[in-house]
Amino acid sequence: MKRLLSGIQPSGTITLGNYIGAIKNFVKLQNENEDVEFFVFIADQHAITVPQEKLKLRENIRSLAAIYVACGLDPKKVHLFIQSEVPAHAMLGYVMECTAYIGEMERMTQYKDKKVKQVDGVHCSLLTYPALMAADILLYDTDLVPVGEDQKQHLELTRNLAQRFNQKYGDTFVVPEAYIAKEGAKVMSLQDPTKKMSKSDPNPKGYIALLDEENVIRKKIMSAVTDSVGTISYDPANRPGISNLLTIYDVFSGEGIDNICKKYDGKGYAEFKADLADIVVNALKPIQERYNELIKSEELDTILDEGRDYASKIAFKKISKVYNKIGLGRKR
Ligand code: ATP
Ligand code: LTN
Repeated sequence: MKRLLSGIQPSGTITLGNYIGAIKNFVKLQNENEDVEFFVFIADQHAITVPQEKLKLRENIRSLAAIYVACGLDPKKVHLFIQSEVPAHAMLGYVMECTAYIGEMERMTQYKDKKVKQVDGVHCSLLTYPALMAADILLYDTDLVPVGEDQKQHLELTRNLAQRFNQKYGDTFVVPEAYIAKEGAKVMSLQDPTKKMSKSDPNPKGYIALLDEENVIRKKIMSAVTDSVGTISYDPANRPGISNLLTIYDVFSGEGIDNICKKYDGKGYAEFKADLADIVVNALKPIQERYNELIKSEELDTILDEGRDYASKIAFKKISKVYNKIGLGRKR
């Protein structure tokens, strides 16, 4: 049986980028595969690598849990849990810090991007972030990690750390592989289509949140940056704005980019954008409805309790094995 695992940080409100690049693929993988064990978690310890406000963080954690389920993750098929509720993540994260070199951490583009945005100083954990991420994955003998394109480098590092540890201490970890869907692996910002859509973008016009209200979604799409060419065609290198909107259109309509371009031949951006807004609003409506039912329910707590208990058992076994291999503490 193969193991799959992925996580998202509760560092803001979940965007269309997170949905298309990650959650949608989780749901697909869950439904397509019978003989797998799938873990999806809320990476709250990753979120605090940059400053978070206490109450907001709590709210975002619960909100992400409800979004997972509202988007179609089935708690009977997927173990949903909160990272900080399974202490073995931090424990193995430390061991991974002792396995990694500073140089390889400093090369990570996510670190370089985020570092320059920190106004009150850069926390050590922003640098060591990939060690914790490696721990998340390696604790569960994960075979496949579905993520967006931006996480590829972290996955490569995880593989290197697993191999390095295995070489030094003998076979301990499964060496995981990234699973990156071709379509929508990188959804771009609506305001700067050369940058990825990000939930921590200080300008909310850059992203569509899954929970945005209908009129907000329409406004954001109508004011999305395109170019002065005026035709609807797909050319991500030279026309990133319209190409990004075409990708979103295709993901939700399933019509195929070529067909969509044909359909809008001779038509302008305004008409295309208005139709796209309809498609996105309609796609998000059922998700938002289910979300509103779940967010205050006890059902959500039961799901997270069960996920935590199941994950804890597996993770604790692994960390005990790792401690024994290294020679930490007394033999158990
Ligand atoms: P932050 O802005 O706080 O760094 P983020 O929006 O980039 O967050 P993450 O929590 O880092 O989101 O990522 C969660 C998952 O969503 C990852 O698998 C990541 O690859 C994917 N993802 C994030 N942004 C995009 C995007 N714009 N396009 C496609 N996938 C994305
Ligand atoms: N770093 C990831 C979130 C994350 C993750 C993981 C993804 C933390 N741990 C383990 C897959 C597997 C990000 O998307 N920023």
